[in-house]
Amino acid sequence: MIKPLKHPSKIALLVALSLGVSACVSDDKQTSPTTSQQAELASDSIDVPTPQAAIDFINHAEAELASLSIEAGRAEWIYSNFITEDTAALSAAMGEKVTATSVKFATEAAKYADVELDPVNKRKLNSLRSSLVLPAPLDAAKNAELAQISSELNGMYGKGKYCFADGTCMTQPELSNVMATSNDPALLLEAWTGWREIAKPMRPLFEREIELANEGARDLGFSDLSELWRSQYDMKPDDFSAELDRLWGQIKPLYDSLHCYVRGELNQKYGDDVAPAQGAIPAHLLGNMWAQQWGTIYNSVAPDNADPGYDVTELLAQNNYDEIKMVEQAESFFTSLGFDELPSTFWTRSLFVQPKDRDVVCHASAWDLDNLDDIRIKMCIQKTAEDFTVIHHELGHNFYQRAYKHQPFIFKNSANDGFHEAIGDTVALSITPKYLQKIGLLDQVPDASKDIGLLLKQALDKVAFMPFGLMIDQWRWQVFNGTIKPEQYNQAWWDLREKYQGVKAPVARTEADFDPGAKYHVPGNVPYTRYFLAHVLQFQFHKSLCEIAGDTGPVHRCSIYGSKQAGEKLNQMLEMGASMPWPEALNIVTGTKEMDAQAVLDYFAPLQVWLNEKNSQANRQCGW
Ligand code: X8Z
Ligand code: ZN
Repeated sequence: MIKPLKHPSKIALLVALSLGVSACVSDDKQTSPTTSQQAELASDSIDVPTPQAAIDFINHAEAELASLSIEAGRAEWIYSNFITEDTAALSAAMGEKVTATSVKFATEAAKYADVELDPVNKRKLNSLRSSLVLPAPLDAAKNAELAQISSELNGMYGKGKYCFADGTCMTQPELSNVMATSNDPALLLEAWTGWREIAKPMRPLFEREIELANEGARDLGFSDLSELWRSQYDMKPDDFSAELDRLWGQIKPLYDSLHCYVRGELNQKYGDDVAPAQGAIPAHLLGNMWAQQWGTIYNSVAPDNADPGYDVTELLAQNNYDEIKMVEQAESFFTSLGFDELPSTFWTRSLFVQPKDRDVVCHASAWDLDNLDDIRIKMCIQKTAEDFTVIHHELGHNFYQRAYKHQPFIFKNSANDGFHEAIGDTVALSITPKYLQKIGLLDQVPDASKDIGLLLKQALDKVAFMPFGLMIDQWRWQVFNGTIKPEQYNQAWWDLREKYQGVKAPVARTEADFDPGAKYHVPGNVPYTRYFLAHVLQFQFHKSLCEIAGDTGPVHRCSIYGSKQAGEKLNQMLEMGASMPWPEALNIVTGTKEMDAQAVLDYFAPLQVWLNEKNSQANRQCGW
């Protein structure tokens, strides 16, 4: 068992454990089958489980996992930065070792389940027992097979390319760039379908991977991998599912208005044949390879007289920002809040620019190689507004990791995985015109009449993302629990895309396709609900931190830049790591223990009114 060294965490997937995320404080919150079944499993080797024996076990497991995490992190770093047959083999071998150790400790932890322990050790024990992400079966050959598949899938994604008819071959970031900038539906369609070719051969590997990991989950006493994944939130798995439905129910009316508006504008731009006025929106027209964030089509749907008149991508170019300068600027936001500068090794060891001469995993990630100060990012930075935000996102992970470095190893993690994903995004919500002016990128702050444009741009990224953030694991959980069978993988994927997002494939898809595999987190086995949670949490954090910073204006214009008070409060929460249940961490910054999407609705309230007006003026029939 090991905490995630990076986010999204290949280690967590290979390793199977994102430690500390999920431990429950009291047994009545536990996933029901775990305790008894695991205890039974472990009972062969049990002496008498005393509190002291439990503590000795926890200390031993924690020390071994901490040391293994460093070895595993290095192997993984090298593989992701240099994808070859050899590094794949080393990564798989390491994954095998880590998973075997993690499963051994998870199984052993069960035998102490009924031992009276102090709250800290109780929480550590629960974490050891139930924080796996991709558990292997106890059988050694199956463990080796799972590690090999997992490593191979990650490599297939990293090496993925599509070659156009003229011979130009593009990697994922390059194809994403086409999706973000082209207005030519034929080119968009080719990039869209072309990228998905890489996923077809993943299907049998994925199917086997899930079969093995399900067996591993059952060995640990869970009914399947879905129950295990959903058991990591300090509440019962089914309560967590219900919590997600509740949050999505809060957001859906706003999403429906945005969807309706965007569909209408795209219809005007492309015409009925390409972008119909009714039904689901074809997925290749939304400015993103997965139609997950739509900010890049802002210019196509911008309001006539409320456009703020600047574009961060252009501002970066005009001011000669290169990749390093973009990262330095993001770092300076965190230091303005009172956080220490990044260590010099961050600058020498990170990957910022896509290498020309080798295959790397370009999907952005943040790493913590020594559980102390050896923090890094790995990213193929494009000089765009989108990637400027992603850099803040990644640094949020790094500053979190460093803030909790004094915690014991098992608690070196976020309060729940949504928190890890929310911190950098929270900071990026403060990239407002006022902030851009302060750092010399913008001459003049647009007046309040331009707020709708600013809000629309933000909604295209944040609100549009929410159903996507939700549907990926709705698909995976049903795959894990057998509701979706292998022969329905692709159809079920598109059914959910339509249900939640109101988006459809632009051309007919069949079961020869494996479109989920074209999204990094599926071959990478990174749980995705964390991003949905993060999209709710970041608005709660932003609102509260703005209050703490004393910013009394509208929350969408607030920037916490330079506020040491906001930074101090944020740091208090980050320092806790995973040592307490997440509601306690949430309470520190927001004064509430509940996740609540009302903060999202408050932020976008003026836009919601405007969208409804526009939709009714244009006589649009919303829904799909
Ligand atoms: O994977 C990421 C980060 C790394 S944790 C770049 N994100 C999700 C995605 O790209 O699909 C951030 C937003 C959602
Ligand atoms: Zn992240």
